[in-house]
Amino acid sequence: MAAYQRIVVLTGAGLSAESGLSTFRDADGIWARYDYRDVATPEGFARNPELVYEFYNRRRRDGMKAQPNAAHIALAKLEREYPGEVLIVTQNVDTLHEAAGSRNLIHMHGQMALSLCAACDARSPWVEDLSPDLACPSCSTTGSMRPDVVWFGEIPYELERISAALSGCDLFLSIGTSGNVYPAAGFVAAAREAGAHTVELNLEPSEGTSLFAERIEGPASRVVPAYVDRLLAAATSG
Ligand code: BV8
Repeated sequence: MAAYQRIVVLTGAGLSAESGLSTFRDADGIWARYDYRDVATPEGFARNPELVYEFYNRRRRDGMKAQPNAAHIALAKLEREYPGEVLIVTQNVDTLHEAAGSRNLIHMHGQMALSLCAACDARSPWVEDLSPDLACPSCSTTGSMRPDVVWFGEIPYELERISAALSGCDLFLSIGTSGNVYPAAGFVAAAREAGAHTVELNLEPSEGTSLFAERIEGPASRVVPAYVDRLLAAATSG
């Protein structure tokens, strides 16, 4: 295994599945229970804010109770011990990467642990339930806050920084994502373009599996620690 200089890791809901958090597109997933148009679009929020508050309040409560699993912990160890740069770009809106110790991290679809105020644009740490009668901590406007997450039709965060990282990386790992949602699903093509080695670590082949140079199938809590150990061994064996 080569020693890589700059590693970009894309993570999705499958990484948090073994921490007890539902994925979206598995048979028992979130989209089997909710229509994404009602709970993950600005139009849905405008139509029925109470439903959207409850959707995220339930997931935020579950997220607060969840613990990082061996895969989150292995990725934090990789960032700490690997001699090269390690950047995690997560589609997940939970805080399990932070809880495992990851620091070089981009939440491209935002975070449930932050509220966003439509009146003053302030983002505030938010761990309780959100509701229409709560006031923004910055401007005191009531009823103006939403979860700071990126909905369908909204532009994901930090795309410039992500694009720069992809064009400079020599290893791209995609973990626990079905490759259905863009622009994230297009990152593997950008990494290949940059000449990076591309590896998919997933429970089953994703939509974009044919785009990856290497595929490792299995639950993240098993395959991610094993892969991280191989990377660290190769880097220290010189
Ligand atoms: C944008 C909110 C413009 C936060 C989410 C037609 C064609 C192509 C694209 C489009 C189109 N029409 C519209 C679009 C664009 C659209 C899109 O891609 N739609 C798709 C569905 C067709 N995208 C957007 O609207 C994005 N914005 O495009 O803006 C733009 C863009 C760039 C520049 C300028 C303008 C916004 C997308 C963000 C939407 N927000 N959620 C939240 O509530 O969480 S999407 C939602 O899906 C989550 O964010 C989630 O992270 C994301 C991806 O899902 P996954 O993480 O992959 O989860 P999934 O369940 O699908 O898969 C889990 C995988 O894990 C599976 O493969 C499973 O096998 C595996 N797994 C399960 N258990 C394990 C496991 N693996 C390992 N171990 C296990 N134990």
